[in-house]
Amino acid sequence: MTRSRAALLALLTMVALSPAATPAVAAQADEGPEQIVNGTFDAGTAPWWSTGNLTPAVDAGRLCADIPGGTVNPWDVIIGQNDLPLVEGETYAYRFSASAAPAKVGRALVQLPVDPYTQYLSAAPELSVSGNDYSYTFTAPVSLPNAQVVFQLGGSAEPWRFCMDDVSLKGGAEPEVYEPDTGPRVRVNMVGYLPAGPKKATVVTAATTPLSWELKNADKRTVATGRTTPRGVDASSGQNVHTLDFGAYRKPGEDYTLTADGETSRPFDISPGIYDDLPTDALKFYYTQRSGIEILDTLRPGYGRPAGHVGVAPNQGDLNVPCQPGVCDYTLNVKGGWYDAGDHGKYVVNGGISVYQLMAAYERDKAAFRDGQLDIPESGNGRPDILDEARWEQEFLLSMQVPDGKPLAGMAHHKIHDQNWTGLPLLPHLDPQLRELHPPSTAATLNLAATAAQAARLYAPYDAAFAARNLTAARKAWAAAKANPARYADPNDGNGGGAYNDADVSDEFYWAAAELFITTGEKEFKDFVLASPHHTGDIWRDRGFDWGNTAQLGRLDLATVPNVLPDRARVRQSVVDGAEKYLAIQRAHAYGLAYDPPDFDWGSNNLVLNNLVVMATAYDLTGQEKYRAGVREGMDYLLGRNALNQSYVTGYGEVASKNQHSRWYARQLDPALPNPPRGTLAGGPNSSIQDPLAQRLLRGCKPQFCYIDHIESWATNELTINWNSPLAWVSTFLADKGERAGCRVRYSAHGAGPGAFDAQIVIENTGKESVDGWTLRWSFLSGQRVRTDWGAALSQSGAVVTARSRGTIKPGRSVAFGFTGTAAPGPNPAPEVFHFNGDRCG
Ligand code: 9MR
Repeated sequence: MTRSRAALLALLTMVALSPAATPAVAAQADEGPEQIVNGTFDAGTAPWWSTGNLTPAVDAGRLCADIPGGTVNPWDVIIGQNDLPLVEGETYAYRFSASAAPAKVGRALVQLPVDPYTQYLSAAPELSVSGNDYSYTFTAPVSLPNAQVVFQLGGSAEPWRFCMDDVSLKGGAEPEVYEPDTGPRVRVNMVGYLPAGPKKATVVTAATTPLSWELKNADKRTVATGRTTPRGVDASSGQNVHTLDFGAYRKPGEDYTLTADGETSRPFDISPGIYDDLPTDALKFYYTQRSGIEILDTLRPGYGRPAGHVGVAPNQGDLNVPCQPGVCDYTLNVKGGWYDAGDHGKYVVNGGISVYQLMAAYERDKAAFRDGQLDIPESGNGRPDILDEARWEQEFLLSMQVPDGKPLAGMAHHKIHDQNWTGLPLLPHLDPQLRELHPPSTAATLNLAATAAQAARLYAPYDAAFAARNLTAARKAWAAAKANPARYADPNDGNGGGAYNDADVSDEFYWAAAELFITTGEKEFKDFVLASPHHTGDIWRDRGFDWGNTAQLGRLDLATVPNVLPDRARVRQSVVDGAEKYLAIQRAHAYGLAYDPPDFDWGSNNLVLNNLVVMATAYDLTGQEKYRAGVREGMDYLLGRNALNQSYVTGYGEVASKNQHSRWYARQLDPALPNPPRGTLAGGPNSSIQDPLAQRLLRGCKPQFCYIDHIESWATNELTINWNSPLAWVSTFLADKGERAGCRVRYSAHGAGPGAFDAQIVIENTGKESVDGWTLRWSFLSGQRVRTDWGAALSQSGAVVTARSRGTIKPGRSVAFGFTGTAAPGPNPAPEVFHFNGDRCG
């Protein structure tokens, strides 16, 4: 169903006219082009829409629906398709097959989509149980870009079942063929390249032998030349392409261009600072996605708006949200959180991976994030803004937990959203729909367990009570999931919000156990982790990880966050193995993509990024340059080195996505509204093109071409909290200018009476130069604190400790220092990551 229009149409009263057309066959019209999209239901139910009182689904290759009884008018129940072009004076052949059980008379119309719903064809097919084929012709009296075909099926006192197939409207003009403007055939990262990083481009050309290329600076002076490498036909784009490598050129500058095969690329920079702003922009996205709070124009000029869903009319929530009928007998206050995407829904599964990934970016290097970074209301509170932002969502996730004393206590409701899909644009505070809690699910419960366990350690230095609240919730959720291991979200529960269904939660169990183990060190979680098939299996899917594939989150954290798992070395090696797999995919790909399935998934850009997360983690674990180079090259695709020659991040690159599907960044529909903020990732090419706009314009697209920067293309061009989260993670990695330092650290600690520990640190200068004055930085797992120090001056901010000394360490020599610390609940593992004068040891 079209999410933007169906609900609205359901409310409109149809104007009934008398049937006009005569059934006949016009061979001429039959020769014409097919106007109906997916009339055979081979591609699911989209772009067919229906009124909210039925749930059409594909059944044995046909579209079927249980039609409710007790409706009065034919138009009380509708299935239809929009945006069919009609040409005045052309004759059309309209055909379909249909059945009814019990037999019924339906209404088949081709009409104007708005009042007065002028009918160009109106038929009353007599539908039988065994089914019949129907065919009609009519001549269009007007030209119209957006006629609709509808089946009006209401007016029956009794319920009945309707099925249809092979719906066809032939005639008129050939459907519009959309030709994207792909600009010059030399494809580069339009933002730029890091001086020391790989620098590759892709040339679309008919040539099959090497071409010469020239790199020119802003003065149009040639500064480097070379020959391309023919790569044959790239399956993801259908293009014959060459790659070119100008990595040997490292001189920083602006507005370079590459010329090959008579084409000159769009300009790009070579600069160490190209990624400096991206982490902050990618993270700032979350404030303007917030529900339950006014967005201040002073903090986000042009983006201010009233608080959404705080119980002010016409909003109906989210302070007292009831369940769907029959699901529960209580209401919950689930105010706050982030809106998932372009809709106003809030989903625990998707919120889970999003908040996880923000916290994981922070946990990777806690010193990389500061208070005041994101210009949010909490800036200046002495805590890193990224934690304040993540907490906004985490508080919401906690609020979705079923209260004590209620059935399924401890589980988390799967989601909360509008009863019906709303149209675009619609600012959050103007949404009039009833909000409902949907049944608890095991997947949501485990998302809560995992993120709450993670929050318990990360917030401990700042807010011990919040940390403890999270740990309690995580334990409860874990126990509830164990007791209800197979409560799956209903795949058909997709009206008014996404279904986010997942019938295999063994990976969520593994992820939650991993987080609980890291935070508590307890045997139950350790045993679960070690026994899980995800612990040793090859979890590095070609398609990447995402909200429905979360074992990778657990594996990555077990590899990088200090813990005492017995097979830790194997776990770390497995991440490196995963990175090798993605590197191999990337090397074989002429666009440098570390993602290459035969068809691209919904939100492919986030899967591309998540594969880069694995490579980046391998770099963190090994320090091997090839993994970092892979991440850097992988980012080129998102910023312009692709078949469409565009950047998928708003505000980055000369031609970039800016019309992502959203009810409030809906400038394409209403010039008074803004475009999405700078740093917003578009979902990206999606071979299944489920939305009608994409189906109309991108039919038969090769994977990389299954994308259109149009607000109505919700299947290729939405924005979401779980797509910006890998963007934030990867861009933080890319912006990290730290190199490997010549140092080795030995850290040993032991208990020193109740609640205290003594630690000794020996730092060895393994480099070739003498170090005169130094700092050594590390982070504690959670709430540990330095009390007294010796041998160096220690200071602490949150979990981050910095030791300073004016002393000298000669090459090959070591110095020792230490401290007494205050312990915190849970394990106190030795830190594993040390930064020596700003660079990472190892
Ligand atoms: O991102 C989701 C994608 O993986 C699914 O295939 C798709 C269909 O179920 O749904 C996507 O999620 C959408 C969600 O259902 C509703 N909010 C917007 C999300 C992004 O398009």
